[in-house]
Amino acid sequence: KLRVLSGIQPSGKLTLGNYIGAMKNFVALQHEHECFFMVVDLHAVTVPQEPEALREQSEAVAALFVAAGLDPAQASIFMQSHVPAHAELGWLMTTLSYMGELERMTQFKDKSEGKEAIGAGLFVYPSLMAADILLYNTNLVPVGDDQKQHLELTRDLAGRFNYRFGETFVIPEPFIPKVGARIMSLDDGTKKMSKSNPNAGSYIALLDTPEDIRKKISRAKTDLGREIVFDVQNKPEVSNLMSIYAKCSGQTIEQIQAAYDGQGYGAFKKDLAEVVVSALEPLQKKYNAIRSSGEIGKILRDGAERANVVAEQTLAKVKEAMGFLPPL
Ligand code: AQP
Repeated sequence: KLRVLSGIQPSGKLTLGNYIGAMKNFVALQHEHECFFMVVDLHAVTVPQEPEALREQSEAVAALFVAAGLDPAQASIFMQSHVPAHAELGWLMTTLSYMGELERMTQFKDKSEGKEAIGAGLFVYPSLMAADILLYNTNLVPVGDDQKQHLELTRDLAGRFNYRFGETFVIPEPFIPKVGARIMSLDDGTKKMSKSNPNAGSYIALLDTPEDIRKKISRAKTDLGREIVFDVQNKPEVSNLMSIYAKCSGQTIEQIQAAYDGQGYGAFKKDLAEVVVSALEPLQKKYNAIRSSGEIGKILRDGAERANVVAEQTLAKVKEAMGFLPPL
């Protein structure tokens, strides 16, 4: 059995991008491996969050984990802030990180671009992410393509620590889907679909109503021409819609291309909307049931309890290796 860990930020409404790029793989991996999935609230506050919204979104993300198919009996589901070792190891990993390597992170560049006041937390985000992963001796990290660079840095930091202080950390591998690793924005096929995009028309939220989904897909930007062909270079927008179709219907890109041969964007988009609506319907039903059942509290308590046991052990090893004086 391998150890699997990943997290999602409660920084907005979860999107189809989060689901296809990450959560679908969380669900697929839970039966074979020992899994930890967390709501990374300490990461979310690297950009300003309203306290009330943060509380609501945190509970919503945890409920969406379960609604998407995670079984709390198989996988530990918890809040990052309920396991204090994350913040503590996060600091230690920050001390091992170089300014130059953090400055090269494209997420930092994107999120800080054009801003006057940039939080220092946004800069050291990848050091905290390294701590998240390394605390659990993680082998596999299911993520979307945008997190690949952060994972590379995690591997570098783990190697650097092991070299300086002795073999302590397992070096993790990314686990990225072949189709749908980077779902693009509906209004711009060159930008990633993102839950913090102020334009709600740019993403499909997992809890959007069927009417909203239909409206957003019918308004989605499409490339020139009218053929339904998968060609990321020349037809990024149509290719993106085809990836969404494939992941929500279980069909391959080739099957979709064949089915829509000779048809235009209108018919394709109409069908795509129905495919997305039916893929999300069971998830939304389950979400509503979980939120009203009040089970989330217990799921998060149990998850944090299991996570704390593993995380505290690793942290103790790290502190000993680095030369911290144990409590006398
Ligand atoms: N568009 C996407 N396509 C495929 N995968 C995606 N992920 C995010 N967007 C896409 C994957 O979802 C997981 C959780 O992401 P996150 O919450 O840690 O933050 P993020 O990567 O920065 O995603 P967002 O939605 O764009 O959030 P904001 O707007 O708050 O920054 C990750 O595995 C990510 O790869």
